[in-house]
Amino acid sequence: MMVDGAGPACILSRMFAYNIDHVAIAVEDLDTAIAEYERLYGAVPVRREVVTGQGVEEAMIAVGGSHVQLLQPLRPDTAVGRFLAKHGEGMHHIALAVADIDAAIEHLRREGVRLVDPEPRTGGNGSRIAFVHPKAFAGTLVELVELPS
Ligand code: KFV
Ligand code: CO
Repeated sequence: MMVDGAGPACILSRMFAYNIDHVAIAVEDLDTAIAEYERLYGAVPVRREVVTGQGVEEAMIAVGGSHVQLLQPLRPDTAVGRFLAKHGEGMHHIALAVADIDAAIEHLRREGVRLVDPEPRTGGNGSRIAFVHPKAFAGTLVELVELPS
């Protein structure tokens, strides 16, 4: 289905993304990455948080209505730790904001999409998140985010 622009049809649908919430970049050292991002782009984090359940410390840098999320693993035996060991620093995932994550997951399940998280988990800032496996589309890890109201 085609939807013109990011108009009301997009926003009102319970299962479709209405914004890119963040683009995540895996880094070895968060302090170094934050300083380098500020030096290059003059942008500083609006929030920094340890998300224990995901094994990361994240820094959110606001860019327009979206964010760049810098991610440092808490340990090597985590999703981001394994990614760094295999690929080195770089783009890790894209996060799509959805109004109703349960509806979005149900939609993807019905479409037979390979999900990492069949149920939402807790992300940064009290958000509800769920990951779609990178093998589902073009080798790109996708995170669905339902922001707290
Ligand atoms: N992007 C693209 N491909 C990836 C990938 C990534 N980020 N991570 C892994 N892969 C590929 C990898 O290269 C391999 O492909 C396959 O997926 C299995 O990876 O062609 P290949 O070589 O078979 P494994 O086995 O090396 O990695 P593993 O970590 O065991 O599993 C991958 C996956 C996607 C299931 C795992 O990374 C995962 O559960 N990710 C979801 C959780 C996560 O990434 N959490 C960190 C972010 S937390 C966050 O963003 C928060 C808290 N927040 O609020 O926004
Ligand atoms: Co994320």
